[in-house]
Amino acid sequence: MEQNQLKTIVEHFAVGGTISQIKPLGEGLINDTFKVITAEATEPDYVLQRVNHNVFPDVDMVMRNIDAVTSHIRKKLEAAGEDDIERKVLRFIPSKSDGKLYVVIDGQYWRLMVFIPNAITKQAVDADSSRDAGRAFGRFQAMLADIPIQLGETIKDFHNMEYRLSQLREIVACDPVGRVAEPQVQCLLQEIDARAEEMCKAERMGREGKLPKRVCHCDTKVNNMMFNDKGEVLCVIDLDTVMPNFIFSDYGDFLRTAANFVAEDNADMSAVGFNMEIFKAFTEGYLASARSFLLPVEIENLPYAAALFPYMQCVRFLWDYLSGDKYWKCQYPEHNFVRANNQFHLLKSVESHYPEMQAFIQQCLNS
Ligand code: GN1
Ligand code: MG
Repeated sequence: MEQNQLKTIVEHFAVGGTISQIKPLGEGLINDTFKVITAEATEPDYVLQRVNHNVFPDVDMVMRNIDAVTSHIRKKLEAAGEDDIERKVLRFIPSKSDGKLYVVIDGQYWRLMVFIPNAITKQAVDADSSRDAGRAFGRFQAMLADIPIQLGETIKDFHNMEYRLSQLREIVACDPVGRVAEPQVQCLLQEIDARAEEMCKAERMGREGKLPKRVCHCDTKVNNMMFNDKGEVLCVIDLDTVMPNFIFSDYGDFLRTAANFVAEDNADMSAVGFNMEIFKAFTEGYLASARSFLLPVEIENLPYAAALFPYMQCVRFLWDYLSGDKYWKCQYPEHNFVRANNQFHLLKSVESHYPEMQAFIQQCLNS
């Protein structure tokens, strides 16, 4: 898009200063992001984002959730007497016309937030940054434990395992691209079936009233945190998927991405595996900030959460492979199958570490 068009969009928001430049920022696959640089040293720079409303059908709900979450965190930080609050929680700018935190222009949804200066994001983690990540995501959940309003579900049934399995079964039944009969697909389907009942236990416990939903981030990747120049976590970003969920979402999805020895689409299955060093560091950090509000049933099931997310992602990638690759971008025809198989190998590695994981969690609780 042209500078002038982008400038016009920024002018819909209540900002001061003169815009000197607007340039692309980051490499997100879902939203389009730009940095808006202002000429005056006294004015902050901004981040302009076009929200993908195919993925997020109710942008108004997304922004109401984000408003509630950032306001609540800001209040908590103020009450705790924290310094540097502007770098510890995002600030969205209201539109001039109706005060909402987004504007709609030609059917596109845009939002503007203050750019956090002198902060960086990371793509990979070592044990130290995993411990920090655990603390940061645990603290995020802890600060939001008493949020007074009910948040909306911005993607319906996003991490609902029963729903993800029903989606897979539906596509297997109609087999739109003729991939179901492939022997490697049949193999994976059997492995998925064998674990289906166990993997849906969170939904069952939820229905029985034994497992609460809490405000979760639901996209807890390491690149969704900002770090200061000392490598300390400043804040959690990318809040579009913040919604009520079982806490397993944030714990399990971080480990799924950070504790795999290789990327989720690495085709060398012998290299896939669960890194216990990352598991231990993340778990230690997470329990340090979250154990005060977690129920015993939530803590007991953390190893299940570590297995659930590779399993769920295996189901989702296989579903997309059998659907004809409509959801995730693919670089080659087998790409989604490779991803699904990779996640299955990760799952098997997690399963082989169950007793060790349980023992470690017990050790954290005793110390
Ligand atoms: C999608 O776009 P990205 O990488 O943040 C997906 C996640 C999956 C992930 C797998 C809204 O996330 O749930 O875990 O791909 N997000 C959505 O790579 O579907
Ligand atoms: Mg992101």
